[in-house]
Amino acid sequence: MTKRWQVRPPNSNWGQFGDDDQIGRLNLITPECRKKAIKEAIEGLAFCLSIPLDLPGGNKLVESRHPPLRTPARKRGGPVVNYPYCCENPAWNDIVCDDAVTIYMQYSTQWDALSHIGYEFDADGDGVAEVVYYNGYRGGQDIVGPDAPGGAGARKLGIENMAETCVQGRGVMVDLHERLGMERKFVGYDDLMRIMEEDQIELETGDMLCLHTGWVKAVVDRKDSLDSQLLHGSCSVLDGTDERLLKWIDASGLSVIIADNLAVEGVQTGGPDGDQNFAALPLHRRCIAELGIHLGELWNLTPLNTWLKQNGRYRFLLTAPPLRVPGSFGSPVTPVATV
Ligand code: UVW
Repeated sequence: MTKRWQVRPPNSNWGQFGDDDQIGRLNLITPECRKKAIKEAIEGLAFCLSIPLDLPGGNKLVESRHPPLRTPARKRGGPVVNYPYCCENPAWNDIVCDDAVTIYMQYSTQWDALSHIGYEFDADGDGVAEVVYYNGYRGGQDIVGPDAPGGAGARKLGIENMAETCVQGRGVMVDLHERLGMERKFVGYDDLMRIMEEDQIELETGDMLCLHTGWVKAVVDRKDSLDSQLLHGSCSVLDGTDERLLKWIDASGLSVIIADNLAVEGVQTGGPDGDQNFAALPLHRRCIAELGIHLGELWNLTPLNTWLKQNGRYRFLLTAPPLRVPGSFGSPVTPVATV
């Protein structure tokens, strides 16, 4: 064990799961939680909670993220598509296809790794802030750029740590869309608590909170005519500046937060009291960097939400491991809900 900090951020839980912990609140998904989750698989029906990974299409949503680029693998100077295996051995009569995909890990339905978001904080107490991530892991040392030996990546807090836990537990759906519709609304503690109370939703330690906003369905339905208003100005988002909401997230014992929108929360365009130096994504900072809570984004929640509503339920078995890619800052995911 190596303690990486003398001073930890006031709202963080660094050290709670061990000084070398790299999975954060996934530690709360115990075998008992998983057994409770499995009890929710009553009908044996499964839902795919991913949209096709080439959606939302183009790069209007986030300029630096592009759709997957697929190319065939090559062998003997040609593509491995309908490739006759007799080229290798005249006795073989098989036909083979193999391909490669260049994929932006956060382009479509995805998990943010705990290495996805950091910030500057004076964790060694020497009066100078350094770049820190969850549990005090450091930028430049644990999270490195392209000049590092072996190239850019997360030497610690990579997405593979999440994959190794299998990410299986009980999902709890909260339907924001039913109450708030298509209007852009920053949802804070009061609205979330009201909706959860009205829908009699209980959240227990280790549960995986899913927020249905309707955004992904609207984007997929209009994928050939996307505009900025739909992409950036519709449906609800959490309000990451609401300290009561952030405190509730910490106290609730939830393990992860998932939404069918771009970033779970809305991007902040101004600081509190006109502050010129502020977090664009304060809920990301609190959840990912300070509390070790993974965020799932751009999930396909509407079909499952509809079924749950029709059947008077809000809980389900959720299995959603990311790709076990060593060192990545996030990963596409094809989550499965079983009801
Ligand atoms: C950013 O857009 C920075 O993050 P996310 O993919 O978590 O929304």
